[in-house]
Amino acid sequence: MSLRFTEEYPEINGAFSFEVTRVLYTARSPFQKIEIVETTHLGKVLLLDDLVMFTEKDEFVYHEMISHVPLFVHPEPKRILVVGGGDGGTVRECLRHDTVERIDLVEIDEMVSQACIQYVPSLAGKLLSDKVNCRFLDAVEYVRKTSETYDVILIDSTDPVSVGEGLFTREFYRNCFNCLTDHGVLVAQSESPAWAPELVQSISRKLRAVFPNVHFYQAHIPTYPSGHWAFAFASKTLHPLKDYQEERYRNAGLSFKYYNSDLHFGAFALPTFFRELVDAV
Ligand code: AG3
Repeated sequence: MSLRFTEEYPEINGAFSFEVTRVLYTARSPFQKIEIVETTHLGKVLLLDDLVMFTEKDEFVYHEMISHVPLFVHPEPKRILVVGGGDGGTVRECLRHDTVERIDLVEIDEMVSQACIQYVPSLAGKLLSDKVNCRFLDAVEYVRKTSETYDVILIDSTDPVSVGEGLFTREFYRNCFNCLTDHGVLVAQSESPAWAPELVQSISRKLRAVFPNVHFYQAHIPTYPSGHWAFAFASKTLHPLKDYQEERYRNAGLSFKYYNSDLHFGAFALPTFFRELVDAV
């Protein structure tokens, strides 16, 4: 009999299920249940409290889109703050930009990073880079107190339940705004417009209360609920399309599996229901 993992999708009273060949790691940290499993078709998968955080099969979509969209809009992203993102996928993508001098990763759960460094080096290996400074503490507290400033802040959080909850509040967005440099940009992973429309709308409302410019974009992530995923781009001055650094993209000579310059523009073209959702605030 084969072993399976099932993520419950309460939004639709349904579920997503796949075959597991081996449990590589399982632990209960002070914050959550952490598991890394090997699967037949999705590579290694990180589960936090029984929710899929990434699969090796499609993590490139999420990590490229949360990183390269803002990093190819900011004219010279040097200092980056990654909130959450303990698996290292976002850090890995940010480090591909020559302009990046330093990344602070503020992750609440050190055990997530340790486990990913040991079992999924394809994502977490770059956490050990000299340019990366990992701080294992609560980002809610961190942005309230720090005097550091950042060109780009990436909110690579879990869903807004338990440890993730504080990362979806207006107060948190306000404190992030205060940590940004003059042309600073924030991108927040923003859940599924298909299955969690109220949540996406509330993210829009809260960000718009703080930032003068807020634009949503989307990506196709097959192993997240509904496969239709939203990101919020919020900035002090920069426009995600008008300020696109096309030349830097061309000269960077980087190859991506999902991101490209057509898609940079295409991702901001939203289906009507999604546009109405985020504009109606
Ligand atoms: N953070 C977003 C995961 C959300 C998935 N939700 C779910 N499966 N219900 C991913 C972190 C990857 N660095």
